[in-house]
Amino acid sequence: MSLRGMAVAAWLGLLPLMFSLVVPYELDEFHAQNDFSTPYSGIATFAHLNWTNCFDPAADAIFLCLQSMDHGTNPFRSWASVVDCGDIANTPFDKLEALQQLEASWKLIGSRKSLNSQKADHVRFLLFGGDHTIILPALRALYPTWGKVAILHFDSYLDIWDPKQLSGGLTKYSEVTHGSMLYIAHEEGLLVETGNMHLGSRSMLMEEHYNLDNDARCGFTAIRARQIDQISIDGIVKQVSDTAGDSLVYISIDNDSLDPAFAPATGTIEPGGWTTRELLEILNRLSTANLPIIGADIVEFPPVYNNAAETTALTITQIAYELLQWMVRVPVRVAEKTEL
Ligand SMILES: [Mn+2]
Repeated sequence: MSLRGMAVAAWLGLLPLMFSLVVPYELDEFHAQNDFSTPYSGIATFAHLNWTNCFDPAADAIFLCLQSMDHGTNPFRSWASVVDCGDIANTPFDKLEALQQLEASWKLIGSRKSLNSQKADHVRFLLFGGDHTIILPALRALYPTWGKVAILHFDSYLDIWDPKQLSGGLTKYSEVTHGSMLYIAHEEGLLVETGNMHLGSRSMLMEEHYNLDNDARCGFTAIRARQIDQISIDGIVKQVSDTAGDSLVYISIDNDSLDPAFAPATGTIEPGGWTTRELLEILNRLSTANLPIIGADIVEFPPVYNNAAETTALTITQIAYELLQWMVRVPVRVAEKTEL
């Protein structure tokens, strides 16, 4: 799918899409093992429109102009195979069941072996949402392969609220939200003990000491949005690199981390965020610092909020391209991680 096509797809409501840097992945086999007949499922998309296999050799022309001026490379013409896996089947009626469906699907795709075994021995995902809660099944699916990871969490909010504070802890069902999923991930032992970071934070706190103490207990530190003017992109990259250390990193980009001038189509707007250019350069510089990226998501984009100029969808496609450049630039092998 071309970047422009992807933006159009977003406008049409075709997100969440999912890319993976992979593997001889067989779509027919995946479809055979999953029920794509339910609403919000399958490549047929929300509107059940026809889709185009952009990875068919006959569609090669769409990639000809994806050589990056800034990177000097085309991630679609490098060592990796980039595959659009379409939408993942999940029910709109029960969120806990939907999370299990997502986890099972990503485990299935994650079980595939890489086409290029010299560079990679497992697939890596780039996920699109959708509700930020999808990071929880993603981390659960990644853990058996990669173990604990450091989260680099671009978001105006902390998303690590104690469910008892955020939702009252009324039921197990109510505890799982797009504001508590990182708390749950920590409690399940999916995150490194130190090395996780919030980036671009600027939200209000419910209770200063409890929120921030809980955040620290879960192994997070933060670079707030306003700090970019004090420490610059150089300072951000150094602080993130020093904090993540040797950990494998998972990048989670909530659309609301950007200033709403650049990504207005999101559910919980907070003015005062970074620009698109600043975020792209931070990602680029983290990749040149060779941080081992094992997965990523871009979330909280409801296509129905997109404007006529497709501002947010275009921003997201550019971020996705930057993340693909990072994944191609920094190959990661489980075998080498195990040897460390
Ligand atoms: Mn979020």
